[in-house]
Amino acid sequence: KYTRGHTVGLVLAPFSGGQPRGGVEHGPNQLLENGLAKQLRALGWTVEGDGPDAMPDFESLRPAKELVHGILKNPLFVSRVTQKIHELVKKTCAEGKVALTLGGDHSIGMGTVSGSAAVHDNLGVIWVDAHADINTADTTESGNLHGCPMSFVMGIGPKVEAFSWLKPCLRPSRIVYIGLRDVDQGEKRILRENGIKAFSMHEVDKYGIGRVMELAIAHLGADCPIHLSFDVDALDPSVAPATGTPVRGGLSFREGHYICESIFETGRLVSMDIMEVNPQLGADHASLVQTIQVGCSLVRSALGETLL
Ligand code: NNH
Ligand code: MN
Ligand code: MN
Ligand code: MN
Repeated sequence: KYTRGHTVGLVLAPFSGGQPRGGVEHGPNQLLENGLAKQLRALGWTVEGDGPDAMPDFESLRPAKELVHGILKNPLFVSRVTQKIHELVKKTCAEGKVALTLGGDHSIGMGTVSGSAAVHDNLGVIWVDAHADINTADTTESGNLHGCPMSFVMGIGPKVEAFSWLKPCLRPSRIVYIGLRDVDQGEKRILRENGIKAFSMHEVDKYGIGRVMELAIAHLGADCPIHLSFDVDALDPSVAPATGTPVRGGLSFREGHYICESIFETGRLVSMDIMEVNPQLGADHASLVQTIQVGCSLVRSALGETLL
């Protein structure tokens, strides 16, 4: 069911309200303009959701008056948009399709992980990122909700009224991180206290990406459905420069693709996000083209392009 010849349901998430930099809302459009849907069809997938009027306008969901919860920015706006994404991903997964969400900032992960987990029992999440995105309303130093999706889907930290729809749906043992290198102090404590499996760049260097993927997949278990959430800032800024919070010392082009290939090989990829492509950032036009192309290329690898 989750191999070539079957269906990918696109979920377009042109949203930037989880962080302060404009431009990331153009990610989905740019990935499609670069031919992503066509490329996936060429691999043998049926692709749905890229029609002429497919791009949603989340501005209509912006509340007239925001709720206040400490330093959290736009909690109600983020809640409404991610709830919408949750419904779309859930519906796509329930129809037996691979749900492919194009972001947009990573707060959208609240909707994609919870939407996929609502359909797929025992879902394992592979979160590829320079950052752990596991801050709570208490630990966040920035107030940006794109730094918080994991704690919100796990249901740890103080309840935030705006997110009453979001029920805890991911246990700590169902998570594997890859690529971490900029983790806040409070997040390190959460990772430690919950015993969450994390392969930082240190482990990628130490074991090599081949061994890391063996361990990552073994940790989740031999027969669970897998959600891959890929933040392009996991890649080195020389590979993916057009993103909001680049951190040097990241994954190489091949390491990023190897992660996607290994997950495809399991035959158990049920949903995937490609996040934080920001076509308005990066030094010049070439860095934007490079980042969009690498985004498309990661998705193709996760959907079988590089398998002979
Ligand atoms: N940890 C920081 C925060 O919570 C940075 C998060 N930024 C990201 N995450 N780009 O992927 O604000
Ligand atoms: Mn992220
Ligand atoms: Mn990140
Ligand atoms: Mn920091």
